Amino acid sequence: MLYPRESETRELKDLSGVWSFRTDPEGAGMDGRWYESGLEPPTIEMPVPSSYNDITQDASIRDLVGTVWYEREFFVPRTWSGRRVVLRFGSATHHAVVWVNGLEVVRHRGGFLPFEADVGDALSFGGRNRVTVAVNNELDWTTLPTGEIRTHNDPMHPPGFRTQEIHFDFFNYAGLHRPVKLIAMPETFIEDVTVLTDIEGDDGVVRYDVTIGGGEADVHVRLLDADGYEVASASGSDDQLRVEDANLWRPGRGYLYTLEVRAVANGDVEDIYRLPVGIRTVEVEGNRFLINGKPFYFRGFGKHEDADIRGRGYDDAIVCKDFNLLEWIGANSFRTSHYPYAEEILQMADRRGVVVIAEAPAVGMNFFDPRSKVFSDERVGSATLEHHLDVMREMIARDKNHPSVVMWSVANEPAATEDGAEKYFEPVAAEARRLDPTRPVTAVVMPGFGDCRIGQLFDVVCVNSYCSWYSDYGHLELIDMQLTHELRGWHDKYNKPIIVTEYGADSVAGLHQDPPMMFSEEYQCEFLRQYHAVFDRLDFVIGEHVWNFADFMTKQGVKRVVGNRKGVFTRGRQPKSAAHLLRQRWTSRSDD
Ligand code: BDP
Repeated sequence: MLYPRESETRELKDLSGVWSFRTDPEGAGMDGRWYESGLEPPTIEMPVPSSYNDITQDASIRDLVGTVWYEREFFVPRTWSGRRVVLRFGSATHHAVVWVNGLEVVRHRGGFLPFEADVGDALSFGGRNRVTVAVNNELDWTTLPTGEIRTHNDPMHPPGFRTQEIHFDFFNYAGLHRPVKLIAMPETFIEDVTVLTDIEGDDGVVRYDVTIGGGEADVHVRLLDADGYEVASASGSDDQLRVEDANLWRPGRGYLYTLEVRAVANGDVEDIYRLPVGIRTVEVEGNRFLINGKPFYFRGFGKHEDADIRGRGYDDAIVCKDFNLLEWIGANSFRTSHYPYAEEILQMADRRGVVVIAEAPAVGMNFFDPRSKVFSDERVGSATLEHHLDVMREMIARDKNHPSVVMWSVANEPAATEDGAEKYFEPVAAEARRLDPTRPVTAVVMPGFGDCRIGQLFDVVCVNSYCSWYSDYGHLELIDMQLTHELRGWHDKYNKPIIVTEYGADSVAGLHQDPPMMFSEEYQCEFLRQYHAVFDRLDFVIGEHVWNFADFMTKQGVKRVVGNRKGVFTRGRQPKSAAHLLRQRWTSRSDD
C-alpha cells in the first residue's frame, strides 16, 4: 500500500487535530446508531493522533476495555469532484469501523497497520462532511497481539466485571494513533509500486513493478539521484533500471534515489507518484548478516512507540529526538518490538541509514508456564493463524520498499517449546518468504535452545536474555557462564548467526548503589558490561539490541514501578549512566 504523498496530480488533507470523543463502555453505540447524526453529549475533546488513555484525569478512560467513538467534520473542496478520494488511517488500535456522513466505508482488524477506503460515494463535494470512527481495544486469542477478556463471576467482583488479560507487559494503549488523511487523486491512478534492488559490480539494479488502478495507462519511470538528476529511465509496467557507479544505501548513510512514476493515458499524464529508493542487498551467509556483501553487526535497541501523555500516538518531535539519540549513542539499528511502527519512522530510518528489524504484532502467545498450552484450537489456533497471515501480508505490502528494513520478525517470544508451535509457524515463515524472497525471516525466542521447535524455520536466531534479572537475582557474576552456555547451545543446535534481541535490567534513574544492587544505575551498567564481554568472545553473535531504548509504560503489576525501567534513556529521553556506557562502546567501533 503506497504511503500518501502529494504530487502534481495528488492533493492531501490532514485530518489530524482535536476530534470529538465519547466512550461506550456498554457497547450501546452500534445499536443506537451513533454514526447517523453526530455523537451526542457527553463528548470530550480528544487529540488525533494520540492514545486516548493518558489524556484525561479519568482512570475509567485510561483503563477502558471496549469501544470508544471519534468524530470530526471537514470540508471537501468542490474541485475534488470527479477525482478518486481516499480516506486513510495510519492505524486504529485495535479494531475500527468507519462511517462518512453516516455511511459505513471500511472496517479493519489490527491496530498497527494502515487501512483506507475510496469514499467518493459518501462525500459531499463542496460541502461539510462528517467522519465517525468506532475503535475497540479488546484482545482475544484470534487477534494480534493475543489476549483474553476475563469476566469475573465471583463474589469478590461486581456482576459482569471484565478485565483485559494480556501476556505481555507494555500498556495496551488504544485510539487513533497515526495521522488520518484524505487524498485526492486521478480516477486512473498509480495503485502500487514494488522495487527490488541488486548490485552488479559497481552498478545498481532497480527492478520495478507498477500496478495501475481505475483504468488503463502506460507507465513511464525515471530514477533521479539525490540531487534530482536522472540516472535511468524506462517504460512499461515492469522493467529493470541500471545505475552506473551507484551510490548504495548503507548503514550510516541513507542515500536515496527517487523513482518517479508517471501513468499516461491518451498522451496525458494522469498520475505521478515518487517513491524513495535505496539500492542495497541483504543476505545471511554462514554466520554473517551481509548488507551490500559486507558483514553487519547490529548495535541498538528494542524500542516501543511510547511517550508520556500521547502514549503510542505518532509525534514528529519524539520520533526526531529518538533518531538523534540513536545517532548520539552510536546505534546503527533497532527492532520495531512488538508491532509495526508508523511508516513515517521507517522513512526516517531510510533517510538516516538506520537498519530496522520489522516485527509483526504477534506477542502474548505465551503463558510463561509450561503447564498451560497456548497453541491449541481454543487459543492460538487456525483463526489466529489466518489473521497472522493477513497481518504479514499487510505489513509486507506496506514496508516492502523500505531499504532500512532488512529482516522480518514474525513474532516475539511465542511458546516455542510447545508441540503446536512448529505447525503454527511453518506457514507464517513460508508466507513471509513467498511475499518477500529478498529478506531474511526470524522469530524472536526466549532462552531454552534444548526444547525450541521453531529455530529451523528461520534464518537468524534472535534470542532475548535476562540472566541475573529474572533469575539468580543480584548475581551478576553468573552472567558470563550462563550466557556463554546459552549462546553456544543455540549455535550448536542451529548453526545460524545469533542476535541477542533483548538484554537489560531495570534501573530507576537517579538510584545509585555501589556495590551494585538491582534497580540501581550501577546494576544496569554492570549487567551490560558482563553481557558485552561474552558477545565480544563469540564470533557467531552478530548483534546486540539492548532492552530497552527508553523507559515505557506497562500494565500495572508488582514487577513494574509505573512502567518498565529497562530504558537506557528515561521516558523523557534523558540518558541514564548506561547510555554513557553504551555510547563509549558503540562510538568507538567504526565497523560500518
Ligand atoms: C521480554 C519481552 C519484553 C518485556 C521484557 C521485560 O519481550 O516485551 O518488556 O521481557 O520483562 O520478555 O522487560
